Amino acid sequence: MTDSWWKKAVVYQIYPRSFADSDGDGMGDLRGVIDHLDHLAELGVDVLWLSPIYPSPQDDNGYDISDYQDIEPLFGNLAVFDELLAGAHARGMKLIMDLVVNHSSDEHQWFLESRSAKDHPKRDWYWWRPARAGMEPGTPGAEPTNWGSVFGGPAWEFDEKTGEYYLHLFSRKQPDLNWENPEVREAVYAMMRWWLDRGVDGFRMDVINMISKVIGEDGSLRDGRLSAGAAYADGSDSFIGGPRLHEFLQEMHREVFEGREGLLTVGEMPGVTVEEARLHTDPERHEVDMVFQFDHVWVDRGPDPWLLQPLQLTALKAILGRWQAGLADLGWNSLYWNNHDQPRVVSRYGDDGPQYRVASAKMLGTVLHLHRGTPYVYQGEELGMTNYPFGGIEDFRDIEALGQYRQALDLEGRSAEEVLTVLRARGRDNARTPMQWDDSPQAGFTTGTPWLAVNPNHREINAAADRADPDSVFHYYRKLIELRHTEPAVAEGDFTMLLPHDERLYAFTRRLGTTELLVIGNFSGEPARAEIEDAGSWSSAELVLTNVEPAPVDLTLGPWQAVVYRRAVRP
Ligand code: TEU
Repeated sequence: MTDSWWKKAVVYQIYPRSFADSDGDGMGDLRGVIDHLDHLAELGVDVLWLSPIYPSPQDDNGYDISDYQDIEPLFGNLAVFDELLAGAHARGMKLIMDLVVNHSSDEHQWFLESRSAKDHPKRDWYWWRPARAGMEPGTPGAEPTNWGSVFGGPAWEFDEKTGEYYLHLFSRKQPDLNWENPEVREAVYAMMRWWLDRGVDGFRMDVINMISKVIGEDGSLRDGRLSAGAAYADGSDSFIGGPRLHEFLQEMHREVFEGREGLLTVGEMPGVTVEEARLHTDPERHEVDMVFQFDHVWVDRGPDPWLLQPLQLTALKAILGRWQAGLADLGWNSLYWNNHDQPRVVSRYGDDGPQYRVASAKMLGTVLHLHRGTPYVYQGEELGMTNYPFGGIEDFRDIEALGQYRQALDLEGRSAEEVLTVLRARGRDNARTPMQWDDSPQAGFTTGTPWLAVNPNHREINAAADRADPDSVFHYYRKLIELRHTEPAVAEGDFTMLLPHDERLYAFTRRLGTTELLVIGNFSGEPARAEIEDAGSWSSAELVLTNVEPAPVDLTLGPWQAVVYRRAVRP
């Protein structure tokens, strides 16, 4: 497929549960999304990505799916979904679905059958294993491997009825599907074709680089490395980028995407390397259009998970620069600061205090959107929404925060305060507080009681205020998105990192034919001068965009200022 329309596109992620509630039950829904389509069209985004909206016990907010071919009743039904899809298409926006097939819910019919008996034909659709040799099944330490689950506790759940364990890399209500079994793969592909036939425009594929596991000759999985002080081992060597991953993705492409045009596929791949990403996104190999890598959102994470590390800008630039260079001639990058798993970027890498929130939110947007790749905007990012002022653990709802908290306190000797400090800054619920539409008591999100508290700062930070203010983050994001649509150098230009050792300024150029752009963002509250070659000539170049007036003199940027200059060069 040579049709790479998505190089010029911007994707907007909707977390439906927290976007807009149309019926007052405190939970966002599809009708709520329909009601706000004009907000998205006005922003100018090209594609909507919906986090999972399928029937689900909601153990992990819908990433635990109990029926892949229907809509969660809390969110609506297939008729409302079709209306949403038509509404998006009518406004020139595509819509992609979240595909969560590393695991299903334990309430999915497939798993109910699989767990019913050892000799059931679907037994092998999941990862069932006996207790560790010589151990009493069901006792501590008898799990088939020593792996921990991402959400705390072991990655194995003992099943009394059949006396075996099943694997769940995430919650115990998210059993891993066995992709070794061709029937599983065929069932998944048939389901994907069903959605494409319905009119959806592609998929964001949840932890898709975990579907292939390393299996021993005898069918066993192997222990992982246990680090000091940890209750469980990290088994990721056995399931990140496993031996059959490329084969499975190519088969999926053949079975699902071949012969269809205008689609977008993005694989979420925690721990993926640049070298692997080149293979995954090489168009000749027919795997996925782009991947979500994690290096740049793990940059402020040290060896100790419960110790906050401040951002080191040089490290962030080294990472993103490596990804830009690595996928320059082949493949394609996705670009994101935020999603439903990450804290709000203005609080994380910017300054969310009243003085610099707007400037730093715009600066971060500028730097990201001017990279080569497809930018993703997460709901509320276009308003500069911030982290939530969480107090104690009772304020959190996320299964990851709650599970990791229990494990750290009960099994790893951590103090509540030490863990809470990290959860407040990095916890996923920061991204999941309701979308702030207006300054009314529940921010216009719901007329009922929201499932997760609305951020009290919605009185100042909300869509109504932003839309009315021409200097808002919203209108600035509109310009960024428009610039990608109108300036080919933004989408297609080469990328060159400048000032790699500067701890305050993020600077780079983009070049296509006779057009060259210079982009600089000041990641500090101090003025800073960009000491680049050619500074004199750039100072007099056309200023395409800045987030703070007045324009810099002599490339000296004000606090959190960002600039985009353009000049003509010889080819
Ligand atoms: O997330 C995958 C993932 O790696 C997360 O564990 C993430 O790194 C971590 O939560 C950051 O704190 C995907 C989904 O995006 C996430 O919402 C799901 O919980 C998870 O898969 C399981 O489906």
